Amino acid sequence: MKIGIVCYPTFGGSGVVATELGKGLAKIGHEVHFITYRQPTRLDFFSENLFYHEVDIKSYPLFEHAPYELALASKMVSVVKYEELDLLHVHYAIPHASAAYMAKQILKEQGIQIPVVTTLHGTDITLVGKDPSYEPVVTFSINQSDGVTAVSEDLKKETYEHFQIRRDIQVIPNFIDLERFKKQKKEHFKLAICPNGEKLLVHTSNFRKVKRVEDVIRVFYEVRKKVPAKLLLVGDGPERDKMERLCRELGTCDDVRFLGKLDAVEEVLSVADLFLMPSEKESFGLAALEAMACEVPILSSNAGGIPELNVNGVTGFVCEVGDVRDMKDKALFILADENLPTFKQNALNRALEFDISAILPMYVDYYQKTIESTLARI
Ligand code: GMT
Repeated sequence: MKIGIVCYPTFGGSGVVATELGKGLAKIGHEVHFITYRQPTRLDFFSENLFYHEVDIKSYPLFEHAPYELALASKMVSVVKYEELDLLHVHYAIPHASAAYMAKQILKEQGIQIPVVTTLHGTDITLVGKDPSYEPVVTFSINQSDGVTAVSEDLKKETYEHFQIRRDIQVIPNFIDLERFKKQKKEHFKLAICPNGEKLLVHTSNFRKVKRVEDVIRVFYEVRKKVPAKLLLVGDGPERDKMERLCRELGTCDDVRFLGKLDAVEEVLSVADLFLMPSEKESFGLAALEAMACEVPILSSNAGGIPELNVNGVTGFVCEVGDVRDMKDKALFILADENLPTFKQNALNRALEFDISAILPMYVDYYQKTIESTLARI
């Protein structure tokens, strides 16, 4: 198949999933064309089956905001037409699904039928999409897609709850490349951070409010009172300054390190004992899956789709959003020397179920069905 993939090219989970999916499809012989405003962060190797088309966003003094959606739709039209694509797969509804709708209508006038699959990732539904300033367009463009997938059962449920959706939504969970995400031998790194055998807690995120990084620091503060421990925070975003101030107030600066954005997050995860994800909203929790693949148990909230991944009491624990006391108790239980090895093994076993080799065929199958049903409707 010839597939066009539209996504955000940044560090965010939806862009990572889209890029890894494209790379995986290219590996098994499909031709994949990425259409984005910048080279996707993880599109880091050359393959004869991978192509990248940059959206040119022309500005003009009259525009306070350049109309990205129009430039994207125009680029989709030309790539579908000249590369003779079989299907467009857009990740994150806003504004990709509505741009795809516009491209589809333009192409239809030229006698070209292009099936569109939209994958819902989370905040496009649970946060931004629900807002009245976007809701009518999101509802319309989901209903106009030829296929719709969501990354968890919970996200599917939320979509039906908050939008008037007439389409079937297929759940295809996120996945991981276990060849990349696996525990690496990094003992020297662990020794440098935890010279006295301290337990190492890790959090990675975009430091937005929904991630509740404050809970990460407060749980760590409580845990450290009971067991010697260190905390590594990977990523950057709007809440970081506030979090650095909180560490100073709590007097934890010597034991907490802010690492900023990192490409090789698996190196940090390889030496971690516990991963913290106390998010207020989380449709899936890809960062937790990455940690599990590196044999790290998860202490998470019960938000969104996280409980579908983190099996309570097995791969870690799932607590009420904001319940720092319970999180602290559960963290100490996991970190106990007699429990930690079992949690680590269980986390890895669970991650194996989400290997790209198990999930990729679900997308291929879904593409084929969508193409067939779209052609049958003409
Ligand atoms: O977490 C973010 O804010 C980034 C966001 C994105 O779209 O890039 O992540 C969402 O999509 C990921 C991939 O499907 C999911 O693993 C995350 O759980 C989801 N984030 C939220 O729902 C908050």
